[in-house]
This record gives sequence, C-alpha cells and structure tokens, in this order.
Amino acid sequence: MGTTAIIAAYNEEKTLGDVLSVLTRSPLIDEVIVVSDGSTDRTVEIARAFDVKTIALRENAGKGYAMRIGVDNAANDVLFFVDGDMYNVSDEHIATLVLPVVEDECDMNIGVRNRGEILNFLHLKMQCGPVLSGIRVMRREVFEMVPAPYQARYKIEAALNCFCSRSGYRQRHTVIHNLNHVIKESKRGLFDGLVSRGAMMREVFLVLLDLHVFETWRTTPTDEAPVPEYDLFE
Ligand SMILES: Nc1nc2c(ncn2[C@@H]2O[C@H](COP(=O)(O)OP(=O)(O)OP(=O)(O)O)[C@@H](O)[C@H]2O)c(=O)[nH]1
Ligand SMILES: [Mg+2]
Repeated sequence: MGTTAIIAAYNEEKTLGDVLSVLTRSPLIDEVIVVSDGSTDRTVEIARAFDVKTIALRENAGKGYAMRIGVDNAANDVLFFVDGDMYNVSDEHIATLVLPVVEDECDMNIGVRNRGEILNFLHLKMQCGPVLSGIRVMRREVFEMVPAPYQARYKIEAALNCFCSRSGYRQRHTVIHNLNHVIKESKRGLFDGLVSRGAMMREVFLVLLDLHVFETWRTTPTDEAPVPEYDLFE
C-alpha cells in the first residue's frame, strides 16, 4: 500500500519548506501533495520548488475542503495529513505514524504532541477533551466516510474521530515527541490570532455537539461538497 502525504496550507511560507524537505526524502512516502488554500504569500512558489504535486485553490476554502481536494488528487490509499505550520517533523515521526496504518495495525493513527505524562494521561486515557491533532494517517475510506458538510474548515478532525469509531474502524493515538507548530497568534498577530482561534473553537464546539448530541447526520441528507476552482502544478 502506497502513502500520499497531504499538506493543506494557508499562508505557510515560513515553515512549508522544512516540512517538504523531510516528506520528499522519506522512503515511506510515495507522493506529496500541497494544497494551498488561497494563500496570498509564497506558499505556492515554495511548494513548486519541490518535487510535489501543488494544488493552488483560487479562493480560500477552509482547512477541511483543502484536505479533501488533496484526497481527490491522491494516487494512494494511505493518506498522511500534515499541517504546513509544523516544524521539527522527523523521519521517526513519519515512521511511528505511517507504519501502523501501512502494516494494517489500525485504520487511523492520530499523532498527539507530547504534553508530559500527566496531561497525556488526562487527555488520552481519561478522554478529557477531544483529540483534534492535524497530523494523522488513515486509510482513504476513513476520510471518505465523513459526510461533506462535516469536512468543512475545522470540523474535519472531530468528524473523522466520530465517524471512524462509529463505523468500527480501528483508531490509535500515538504520542509524538519534539514536534512543534507555529500558533495562530504568532502567524497573524495577537488580535487576529485570538479572533481566529475563537472562531475555530466555536466551530469545533458546535460540531462536537452536533456529532455526539443532536446527531443531525443521522437524519439530514448530505449535499455534495463544493468543488473550489484550482490550478494544478505537477
Ligand atoms: N487558519 C487556516 N488554516 C488553514 C486554512 N486552510 C488550510 N489551513 C491549514 O491547516 C493547518 C492547521 O491550521 P491552524 O490554523 O494552524 O490550526 P491549529 O494548528 O489547529 O491551531 P493553532 O493552535 O493556532 O496552531 C495549517 O497547516 C494551515 O495552513 C484556513 O482557511 N485557515
Ligand atoms: Mg497550527
């Protein structure tokens, strides 16, 4: 089974190059796709300098739909999602995340950044709070099970967790050490960062309520996801 790495990136010129250097030289990754989500910085230019497939969405579509366009263009059945704002991604991270899915030990492997023993225990074993990490590997059918409206923006991770477990797919959490990412407040400035963090938290809270309490997905027919316009550079 081959593996495609997909990076949904919105204005990630500072970190994308480092992420791509590691992914493109990894023997465990057969294809790399960057989906620039209407970026206005050098994200597309940086991606095109590497031997990767670059998809440039003309307008910003939100994280989840950007990921989906990546999936639609992926040649392999194991999908490795990586955020474009991560740094210190290493061969060891790639192996601990990709191999359990490739070797069929689980169907989705979620990489959880190490927060120390106590917080890891509370988060993962006691299930205090959802596991929404963007660095995760899954079989294509896990992604494709998520109804289109739940793929939108920051709903995608909560929805993947929910539909994966409800459908009996095997889900695993792998604690990863020494992996960092740039937070919104550094990327966009304190005020804009906090506003966009607030919007993300609100969206995640509402989708968790919908998925687990109201369960509207059981009764509401789902529309097809919108197909944003894009340019493809191979
Ligand atoms: N903010 C944002 N990110 C997007 C969008 N589309 C794709 N992404 C990418 O999705 C990934 C995660 O987005 P972030 O905004 O960093 O979300 P996060 O990592 O959960 O939040 P932080 O704690 O602020 O880092 C990054 O690689 C972004 O570049 C978008 O429309 N908005
Ligand atoms: Mg981030």
